[in-house]
Amino acid sequence: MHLSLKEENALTGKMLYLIAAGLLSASIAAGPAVSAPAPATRHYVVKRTPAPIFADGKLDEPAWQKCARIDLVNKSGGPPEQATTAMMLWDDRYLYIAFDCWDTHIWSTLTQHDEALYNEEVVEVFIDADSDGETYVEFEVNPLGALFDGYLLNRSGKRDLILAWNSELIRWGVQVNGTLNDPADTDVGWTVEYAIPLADIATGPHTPPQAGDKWRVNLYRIDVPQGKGGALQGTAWSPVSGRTFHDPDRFGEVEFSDEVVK
Ligand SMILES: [Ca+2]
Ligand SMILES: [Ca+2]
Ligand SMILES: [Ca+2]
Repeated sequence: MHLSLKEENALTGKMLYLIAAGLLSASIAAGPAVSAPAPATRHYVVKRTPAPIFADGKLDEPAWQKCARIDLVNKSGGPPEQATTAMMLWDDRYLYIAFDCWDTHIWSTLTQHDEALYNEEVVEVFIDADSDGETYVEFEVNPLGALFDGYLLNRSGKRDLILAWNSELIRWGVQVNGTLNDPADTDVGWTVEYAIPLADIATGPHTPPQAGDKWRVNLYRIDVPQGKGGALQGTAWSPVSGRTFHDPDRFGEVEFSDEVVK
């Protein structure tokens, strides 16, 4: 192996870090260390719903009124221009995730499965169920009800998206309170429900999860206040470090609880 001076310096810096962290002795025998993601700074205890959630985008199930709410924030942790609330519930079949997006101008034109929905307004869920910081699944839903689902390999700064991966059992629904793509009036917002099938998240510690299981998860929204041609504004549950949402070190932590919301 030939290393440039810059690479050697980088390696030395990493080794110093590992020595400081007390990790080097263990990693020498094992070869190159696979670094675990940094600890989560956001935690959510997801409780059980007493009845299945009908994923039609209407957040009218009583269970949604009883669970803890998440406010998405911008990269610096501050409030976004337009607020987004998210919530999570589960049962033996699904992890349910709701988004409530305030939005005075709802803009969306893409309708096809697995289209690049992230170039327009969208809400996204990233799930790293085995918490390895390298492999995770991504779901997106836009105001027109289009779905994007993909499997990510994110290793050593190289990211591969496997769009051919589909969640066969997923259910989702959207409600728009306003008029799509009409900047002349003022909309109220849009809501989304995901029912993410636990059987499709095969990398979790248990299927279905057991109380105490923890997954790394992040929730995101892209808003484009000006609509077509405008700047994208990204917000997250657990703030990202840079321009990308593909930042598994920054995913939050969801802990499954057997407690039923009441
Ligand atoms: Ca519903
Ligand atoms: Ca909007
Ligand atoms: Ca797909």
